[in-house]
Amino acid sequence: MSADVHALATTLEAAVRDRRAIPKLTDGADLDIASAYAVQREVIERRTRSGERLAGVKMGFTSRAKMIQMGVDDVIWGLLTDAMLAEGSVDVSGLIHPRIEPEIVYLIGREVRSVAEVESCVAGVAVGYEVLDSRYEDFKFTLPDVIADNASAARFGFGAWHAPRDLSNAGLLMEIDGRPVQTGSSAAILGDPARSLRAAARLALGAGTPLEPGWIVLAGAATAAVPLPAGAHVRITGAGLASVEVTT
Ligand code: OOG
Ligand code: MG
Repeated sequence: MSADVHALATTLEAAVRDRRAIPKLTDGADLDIASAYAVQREVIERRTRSGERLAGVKMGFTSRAKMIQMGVDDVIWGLLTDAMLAEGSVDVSGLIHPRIEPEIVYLIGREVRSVAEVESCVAGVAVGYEVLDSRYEDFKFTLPDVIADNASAARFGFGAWHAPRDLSNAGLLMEIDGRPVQTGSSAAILGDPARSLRAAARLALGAGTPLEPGWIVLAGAATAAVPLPAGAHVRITGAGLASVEVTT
């Protein structure tokens, strides 16, 4: 690993603090996938050391719609903390250039000790949203850049929990101020978001941070993300999962 993990983590932290987009790290550093995850971990550890608590895992680029939008071609993951949880409103003035996307959300009910048991550990499913805020200029990055940047994670939220069920083909609709802006199906998420859930369990176990009771798993957006302006009212609806709303 040749990258200076601490220095790169500090650069990303400064972008968040100053609400200013930075050139992508790979412009100036030799960053491979492993060192990119080390940078991600360092940023998250600094946040947990300053009092935030881990709240779950987010999967990224689990649909072709997202891979095409962002020009990358591999599944990635990041970590969620309680400070990212938005309950019904997001103050976008604290963000650089936020975007919002619909998510399928799993609630973990007990510790996941193996990938095989993860589905039996799910306590609930919901429709939700993720607010992304790449710390990079113009939301442009390579795979190591976006991994280091915790998969662009900024905020997330979810609607009411429903009993676990087959989500292999649930319709999804995202509306802003009453206008439909994205439609899709959960089938776009690796064919079935349950696959993304299993990948989350595998990655979390492999990293020594198994999915814990109360944690959230965001399976990844089935559609492209859209810019999230101030003064917006966003509603995400999932077939059989009702709706969740968020205002900015
Ligand atoms: C990276 C985050 C991808 C998803 O659901 O696919 C992601 C980005 O698009 O900036 O969260
Ligand atoms: Mg997402």
